[in-house]
Amino acid sequence: GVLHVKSRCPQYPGSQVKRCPVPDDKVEWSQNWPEYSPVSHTDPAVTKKPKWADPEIGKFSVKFNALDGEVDRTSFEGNYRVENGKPLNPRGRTGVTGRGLLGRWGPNHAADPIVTRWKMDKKGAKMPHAVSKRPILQFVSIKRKDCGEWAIPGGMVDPGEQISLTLQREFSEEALNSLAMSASDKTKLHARITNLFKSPGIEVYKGYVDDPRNTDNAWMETVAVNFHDESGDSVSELPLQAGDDAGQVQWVDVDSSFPLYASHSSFLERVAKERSAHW
Ligand code: RP5
Ligand code: MG
Ligand code: MG
Repeated sequence: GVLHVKSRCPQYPGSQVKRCPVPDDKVEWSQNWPEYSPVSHTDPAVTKKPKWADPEIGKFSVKFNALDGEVDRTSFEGNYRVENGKPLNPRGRTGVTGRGLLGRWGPNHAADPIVTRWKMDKKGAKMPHAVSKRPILQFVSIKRKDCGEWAIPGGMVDPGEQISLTLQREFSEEALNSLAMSASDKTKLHARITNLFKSPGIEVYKGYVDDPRNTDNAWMETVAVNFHDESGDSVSELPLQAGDDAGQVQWVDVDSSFPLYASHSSFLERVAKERSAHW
């Protein structure tokens, strides 16, 4: 894969911790670098033992590169190395050891729902881009509360959860604020969006995410799936409302110049290519 960049951001998110700078030619573990001195960091949110986080290494029995009870510790990148009991980031050095903000040692599995429609004019005709002449896709984007960056409304796969459920649940929580709904409203919402999420989506990516929270011992992986509404009629009626870790939500044009969180832009590029849309 490509060299990770956001996984080497100078300051670790949500902290004052400065990563040990890792030059491009020292990212891969195979490059000998005896002087490498990463800083150890695990956020208090993780050390205080919430249910979504693992204990410290040595304080629990863990099976890496395997399905460990309900927790999937396999990587889409193949088998990762485990050194002194700690898993090693398959994309190389990050300048930080420990888990930072991530709960799991090794892969932290997420799912990213990319809900799209065509950008239409008032007459309901697709709008070609002035330069590329290709029709423009729009996707439901959220502004993350943690960093203020626009992102796909994705989230972590709960232990034992089917990815298809994570995709629909995270979209409902972050883009439709289902967490604030009554049980009966949640049921109505579910009925409204279930067709879209049951439709054959296009899986555009499966693997490592270049996420700023990554460390040498913990990293994000995701499955990104595109659910597209060709007429746009049903998704355009959805009452978008930010919830959970989202501060804002809106339809955003799919375009290479729009900056997005982590490696989300590369997922959207694949959506645009698959659907012959502007990028
Ligand atoms: C990214 O973090 C994934 O692509 C996904 O969008 C997100 C999951 O983390 P949270 O939104 O739960 O923080 O790496
Ligand atoms: Mg979430
Ligand atoms: Mg999220």
